[in-house]
Amino acid sequence: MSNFTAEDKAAITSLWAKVNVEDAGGETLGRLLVVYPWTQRFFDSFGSLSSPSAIMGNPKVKAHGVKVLTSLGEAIKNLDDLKGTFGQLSELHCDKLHVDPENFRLLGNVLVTVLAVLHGKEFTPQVQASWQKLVAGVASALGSRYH
Ligand code: HEG
Repeated sequence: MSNFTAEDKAAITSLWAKVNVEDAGGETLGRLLVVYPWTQRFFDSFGSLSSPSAIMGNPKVKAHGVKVLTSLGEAIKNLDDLKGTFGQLSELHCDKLHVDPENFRLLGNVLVTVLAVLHGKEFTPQVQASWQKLVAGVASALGSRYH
């Protein structure tokens, strides 16, 4: 599990304070579904995902993206215990949702891309490196109770 330095924590929390969870959440889940279309299979109750514009305009996609990023925000308050923070969610994604944990890595990479696009200049190499560490740690924690 990653160890976050004081610089990582500062870089993660200072960018997070500026993130609009509505915008970034919808963009991230939407792009995941567009770029990796096999991830759509988990969301068959979400209505039309038949084209990129249908996906990006789908209110259920946006709402779920917000849910995911809100949960990530909780993790940012508990950087030293991502495994504990995501233990129950890991079990849920494994036992009930049957989400292949590789998808957590894909989502993390899409999130980093979206933040780079939305935050431009503030997304310095230091910020990027710390966020890469965060999304890797989150993916690992969400996968930690798979069996
Ligand atoms: Mg998951 C539900 C968090 C990635 C598929 N996800 C949820 C919920 C949370 C969450 C908080 C609601 C749990 C509840 O109802 O108690 N998800 C979460 C995080 C991340 C993630 C923090 C990664 C950072 N999820 C993820 C990925 C997929 C996925 C990559 C599939 C590609 N999640 C998924 C599905 C549900 C949740 C299918 C149930 C959705 C529903 O039925 O409303």
